[in-house]
Amino acid sequence: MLIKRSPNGIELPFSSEITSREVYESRRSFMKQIAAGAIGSAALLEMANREAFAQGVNPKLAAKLNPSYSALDKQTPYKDATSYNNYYEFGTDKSEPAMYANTLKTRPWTVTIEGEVKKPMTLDIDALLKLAPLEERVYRLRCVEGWSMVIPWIGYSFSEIIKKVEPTGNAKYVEFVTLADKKQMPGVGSRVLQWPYTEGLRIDEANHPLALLTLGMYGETLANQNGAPVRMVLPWKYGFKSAKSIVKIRFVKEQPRTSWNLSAPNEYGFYSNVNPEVDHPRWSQASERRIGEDGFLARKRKTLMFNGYADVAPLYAGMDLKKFF
Ligand SMILES: Nc1nc2c(c(=O)[nH]1)N[C@H]1C(S)=C(S)[C@@H](COP(=O)(O)O)O[C@H]1N2
Ligand SMILES: [Mo]
Repeated sequence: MLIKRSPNGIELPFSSEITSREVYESRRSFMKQIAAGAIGSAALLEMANREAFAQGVNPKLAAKLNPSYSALDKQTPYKDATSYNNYYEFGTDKSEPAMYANTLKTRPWTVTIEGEVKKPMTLDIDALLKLAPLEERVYRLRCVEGWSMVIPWIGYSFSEIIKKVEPTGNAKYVEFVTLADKKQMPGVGSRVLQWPYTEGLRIDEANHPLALLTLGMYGETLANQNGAPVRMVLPWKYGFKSAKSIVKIRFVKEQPRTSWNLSAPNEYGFYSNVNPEVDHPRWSQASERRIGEDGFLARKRKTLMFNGYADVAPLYAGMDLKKFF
């Protein structure tokens, strides 16, 4: 991925490391000035929108905690989880999704499920919300860039969808497709990735109970910058496998092409399981920084095999995970 520093080369601290709201606001307005070259009314409007999102204007979403699938790690502050994002449809900078994703219209929204299934269907968000009991699951999510977060997601196992659509014997993989609408997503005009953003799993991976179809976070519906209204969260894989704002799910015979694998096949494999022993060609994957908790000067914490989710190991029995990275 593109790893970026601030324009003056200094790594800026996370909001939760600063107590004064005034300092936080002035830093953001400063960053915005840099980005725009000057402060104009459009910039001020964007700042106000971003602040509305940061304060949580998303509707509440009730869910029962599933303790057997929840990490005990300290949770990432909401403000960090919603202001430090990768969502290239809204720009490649970590702060851009929070600035621009307010233009995403998340209702009405439908997800079409098709391909090798006996019961293809198109479900709207209300149908998805009712398809199975909503659970809260606190998952670690580890980005391939070397940072991680701990987020209380809300959703249910993707296996509930699989049960409902009844895959045929030909369904060996599942492909997830994100919306790609230039009118709503300023980044879709850029050539940084092939659009729409697509990801994929082997069907047995998709059927693993940890694979979460996600509709909410922190007791609310998803923030737009985190992939509203529906996304995947696959905690044992690098973050980019967890596609946001999904509009299509296809059950297919062949391993699907995926956006990051197409852009750099030697760097981003189809499996992309978190693995501290397989380095990225340009950096080590042995350690990580916890956003909002580990400052830039703190010692990094060790990255765990499968991000600590050892339950998934049988899915890869007998596979050379250096070859199938
Ligand atoms: N459609 C889409 N999905 C995406 C991305 C993206 O750019 N576009 N970025 C991925 C990456 S690299 C990461 S680390 C996670 C970040 O999720 P978060 O912002 O909720 O922490 O989303 C993933 N899903
Ligand atoms: Mo990522």
